[in-house]
Amino acid sequence: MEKEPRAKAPNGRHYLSQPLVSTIYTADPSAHVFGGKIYVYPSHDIPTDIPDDDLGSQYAMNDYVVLAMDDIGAPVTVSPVALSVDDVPWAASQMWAPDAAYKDGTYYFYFPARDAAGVFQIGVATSASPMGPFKPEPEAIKGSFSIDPAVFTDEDGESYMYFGGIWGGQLQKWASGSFDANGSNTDLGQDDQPALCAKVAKLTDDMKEFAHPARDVVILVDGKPVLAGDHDKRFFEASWMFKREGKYYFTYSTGDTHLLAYAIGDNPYGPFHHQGHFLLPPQGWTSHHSVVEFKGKWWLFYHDTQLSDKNHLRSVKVTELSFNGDGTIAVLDPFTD
Ligand code: FUB
Repeated sequence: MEKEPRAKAPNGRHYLSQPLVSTIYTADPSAHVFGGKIYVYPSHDIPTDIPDDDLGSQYAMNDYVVLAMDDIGAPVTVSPVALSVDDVPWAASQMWAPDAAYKDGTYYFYFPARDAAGVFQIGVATSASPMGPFKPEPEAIKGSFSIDPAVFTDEDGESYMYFGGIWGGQLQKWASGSFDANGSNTDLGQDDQPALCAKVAKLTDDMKEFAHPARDVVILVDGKPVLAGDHDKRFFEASWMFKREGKYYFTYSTGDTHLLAYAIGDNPYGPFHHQGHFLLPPQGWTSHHSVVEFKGKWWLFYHDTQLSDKNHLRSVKVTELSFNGDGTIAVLDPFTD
């Protein structure tokens, strides 16, 4: 049998991997292994006529589905709607990158959305099934703000939420500690200042609240906080945390430079020492991901715009991630020749 020709990207190169699902658009994949299977909690991208802008107005999603697979490369099951904006009393629009966690027989689904005033907060919803449907709490998590929750459960059973995103994610509008509706829409023009930090908060035992006010996730470059002007290294959005050989890897997107970068620390709060990047820019403006260990290998779930060539219509992909002897991550190119 003849092999299908490999899909060519607009840059004339070939894609490293293919979309997991092509019947719908999915993005921002948060992958977890629950009960020996892989579950991916993505954003559910939808077509819109809203033009692209710096605030990400074109990402106008209003519900979530869950993807499940028995193995990498196995058929992917797509759940029915797992949570809709219509089910969440406090949420009005823009259901962006979610995550999930499991504790004591319950699956917890964490999601950002804008409230009626246009301010992003983070909510939690629960289910007895990893596929949902999830029942939301009536209020957003107290003390939460901005976007992109990622929940990491350490070996001692404590869970931590990493979150935040600048520009459309509004983190810069919280710089004073409360929301400044007239604050800047970007982090530009402050190049010699320390960059805005992602946030981290331990979760309470019931997984539904912050155990303390959110703290800064400090990223150090040569021992000093990364500067706002260092666009290849500073945090933009898409936090993820994983632990390997006793070290804590804080991974994130650099946004306007389209890299996935990482920094390593000795505990969940950091500080984290910047190491470099591990995924070069994929097709499309955003880059967002998760890293998960499954059957003795490490996997990078990421997204690109292969199927649409539109920034807001993305597709989730997976590829193997490998580590160098010193614990650094081997750099991946989302294209091959
Ligand atoms: O999907 C909407 C937003 O785009 C996410 O929340 C960001 O991380 C970026 O991927």
